Amino acid sequence: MAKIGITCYPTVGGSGVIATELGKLLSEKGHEIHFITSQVPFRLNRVYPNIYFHEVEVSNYPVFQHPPYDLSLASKMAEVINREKLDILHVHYAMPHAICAILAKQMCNREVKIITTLHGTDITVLGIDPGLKQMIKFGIEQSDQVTAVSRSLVEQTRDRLDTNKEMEVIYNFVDEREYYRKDNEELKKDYCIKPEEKVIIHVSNFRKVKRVPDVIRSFAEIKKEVPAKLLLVGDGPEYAFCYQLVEDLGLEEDVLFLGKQENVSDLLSISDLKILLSEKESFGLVLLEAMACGVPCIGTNIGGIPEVIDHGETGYITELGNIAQISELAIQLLNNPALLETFANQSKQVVREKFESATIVRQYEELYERVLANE
Ligand code: GMT
Repeated sequence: MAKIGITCYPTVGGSGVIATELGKLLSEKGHEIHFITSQVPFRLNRVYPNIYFHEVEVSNYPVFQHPPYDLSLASKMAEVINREKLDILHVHYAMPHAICAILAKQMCNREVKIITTLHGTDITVLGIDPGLKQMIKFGIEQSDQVTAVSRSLVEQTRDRLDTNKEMEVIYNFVDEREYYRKDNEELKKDYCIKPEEKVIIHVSNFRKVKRVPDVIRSFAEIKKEVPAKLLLVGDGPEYAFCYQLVEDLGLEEDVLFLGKQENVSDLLSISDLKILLSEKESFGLVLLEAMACGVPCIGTNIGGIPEVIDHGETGYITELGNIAQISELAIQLLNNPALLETFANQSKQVVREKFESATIVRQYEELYERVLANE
């Protein structure tokens, strides 16, 4: 069994979710897990006997114009590697975590192995920033092993950072004990949704790249043909604009802004269709969460989305911003109960076959074993 350090962003967000769920499942298999993060990861919501948390405290010394999170993190990593005798430090999100890990490795006196998992915006947004690109490339190339959450992200990393570093694709997963379809008809009533109304759901952090206005405009078209409600889950910079758009389109009665929610599987369990129309998306963990709850998805032909949704099998892949195409496909599907059920069942099956948590966790373990064997 290995002693594994994990660093991630502990707040709500796909990369933090995957890092935390991976740590939990590895601990259940007997590995000793040490989270080195700025606060307790939000999914670490109870005591786990094999999991330890080491808080990165950022100094606010008055001379510092900016609190040095990166250096505090590197220093804490080195301290934990030495004291806990870590074999592996697995960091999620390259910037700054991979760079901090390399620095920590130089500071400590153990041959710890550094594994970096790329999640998306660390490459697709920060990796093209000229001020950061070289640093991210350095973090990736100096890591002992690099993984990415989709083939598309590997290609984009090669392309944008101009690197030949070997990268392995390990897909994301969901905890099947939490993400499954529950019988939640009461919840539908609580939201005053009529039994005949279809429920469409969108979950995101409402950043510009998620193109939530496209979701609202598509819904406006769908609503003309199908009695339906739209659940908007999450919060972020575009929230106020979306609220205004819903008012301008006269959809206040039919669009429910639910804000950030912890128990998304309950909401997915009353949903008929999930829509994610991003312009950047390395994977789309929210799609997998939906599929696990038997919700077919419509997503854009962007990044890793086509690796998650099988067009015509579990949902549809559409062109970015093509509202007519998106709404037409949604209307066809929602008006065809037999097809909807087939897509729902196939979605659950794909989650079981291609993204099963046990298989994915095993892939990470095999990677750790290979890296440790190469000492
Ligand atoms: O979607 C976000 O903006 C959050 C971001 C993150 O770092 O948590 O998500 C990225 O990582 C997720 C987990 O691997 C992926 O499912 C998301 O597709 C990816 N987001 C983007 O590529 C925009």
